[in-house]
Amino acid sequence: MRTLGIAIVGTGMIGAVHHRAALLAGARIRGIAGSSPQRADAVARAWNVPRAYRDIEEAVADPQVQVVHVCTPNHLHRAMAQAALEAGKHVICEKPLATTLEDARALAALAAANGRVATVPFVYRYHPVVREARARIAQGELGPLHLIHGSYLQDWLLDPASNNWRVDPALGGTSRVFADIGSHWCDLVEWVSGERFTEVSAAFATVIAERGATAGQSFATPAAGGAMQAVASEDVATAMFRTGAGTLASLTVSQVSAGRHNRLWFEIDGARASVAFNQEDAERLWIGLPDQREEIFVRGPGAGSAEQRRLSVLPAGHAQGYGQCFEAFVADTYRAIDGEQPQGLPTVEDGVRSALIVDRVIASARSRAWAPIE
Ligand code: SOE
Repeated sequence: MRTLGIAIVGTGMIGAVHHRAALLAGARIRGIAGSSPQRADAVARAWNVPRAYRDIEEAVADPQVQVVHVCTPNHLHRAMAQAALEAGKHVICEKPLATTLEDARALAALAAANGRVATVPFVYRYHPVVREARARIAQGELGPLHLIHGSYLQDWLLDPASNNWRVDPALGGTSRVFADIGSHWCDLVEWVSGERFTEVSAAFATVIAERGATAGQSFATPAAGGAMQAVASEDVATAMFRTGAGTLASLTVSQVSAGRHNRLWFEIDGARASVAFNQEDAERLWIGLPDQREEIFVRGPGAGSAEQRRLSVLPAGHAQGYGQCFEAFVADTYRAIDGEQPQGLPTVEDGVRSALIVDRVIASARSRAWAPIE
C-alpha cells in the first residue's frame, strides 16, 4: 500500500484519536489545522507534525496531502469536507456528516461526482463481537427477528456545571443527544440486524434547564464559575421504530445517566436465539437460547466469523476496545482509497442515512406523531 499524506483538521479529543489511528495505519501526517493558528502551532509541536496550517484552505492546498480528516465541531463539517473534496482529497468526516439532511446529501453527491473515498466513523461496527452478531444474523442463526431494543447512555453532561459546544444548536445541530449518540445506535443495529427503520415515534426532553459556561472538551471536568446559560438541546430522548420487515425497535438515549459513561447496549431477539452487546463490556457477546440455555462468545482470533477474527488483533483476554475500533476503521478507509472494498466500512452514504433518521426523529418529536423514514 502506498504511503498516504494526511491533514487533520481539529485538535480536540477526537482529533488525537484520528492522529493515533492514522499513524498506526502507516500514513504520514503532513500537517494539522486547529481552531486558531496558535492552537495548530502548539499541537503540531506536541505531536511532532511538520506543518501547522493557518486554515482549511492552506490544508487542502497542500499537494502532499491525499486525505483530510475533519474532526471539528459539527457545524463546520459541511464547509470543511466540501473544501477538501473540491480540492480532490479523500475525506474522513466526523459524525454527524452534517447538521442538516440537505448538507449531508450535498457532500455525498460531491464525493460521488469527484470519485473520492469519503467515510464517516460509525466505529462501533468495528468491535469484533459486533461483527460476530452480524454474521450470525446473516446466516439465519437467530431466525426471523421479533424485537430490537437497547439504549445508549452517558453521564458526562449530568452535572449542571458541565457544558460543551454540542449543547448549543448553532454549533452542534438541532438535536444533541440523538444526533450525537442515538445516531451510533441506529447505524449499528440497522447494520447488524440487516433491517432498516421505516418509521419512528420519538420524544425529547431537556432535564437540565441551565448549564455553566461552555467548556472545551467532552468528558472533561466542568469549568468552575461563569454565568449560567439556558439549554436549547435535548438531554434525553426515547424512540420507537418499525423496520421494513415489521420488526419493532425501541431506543433510550441519555447524556445525564449517572454511572453510565459510554454504555451503548443493544439486544436483538429472534425466533431461535437472541444476541446482546454492551460497548462497556465489548469482549463478550451474549447469546440467549431456548430451554434455559445461554452462551457467551469471547472475542479472539481463534474462533467465530471471518470478520470477527480479522478484527481481533490481540489474543483473547487481552482487552480491545474503542481505540482498536477506530484504528481498524481508519485502516479500512485507507484500504478503500487503495482500491480494496473492506466489509462494513461506513461511508458518506451511511452518513446520509443517519442524517435522514435524525431529521425524521426531530420531525416526530416536534409533531408528537409517527414520522415516515422514506
Ligand atoms: C460524546 O458524546 C461522544 O464523544 C460522541 O460524540 C462520540 O461519537 C461517541 O463515540 C462517544 O461520545
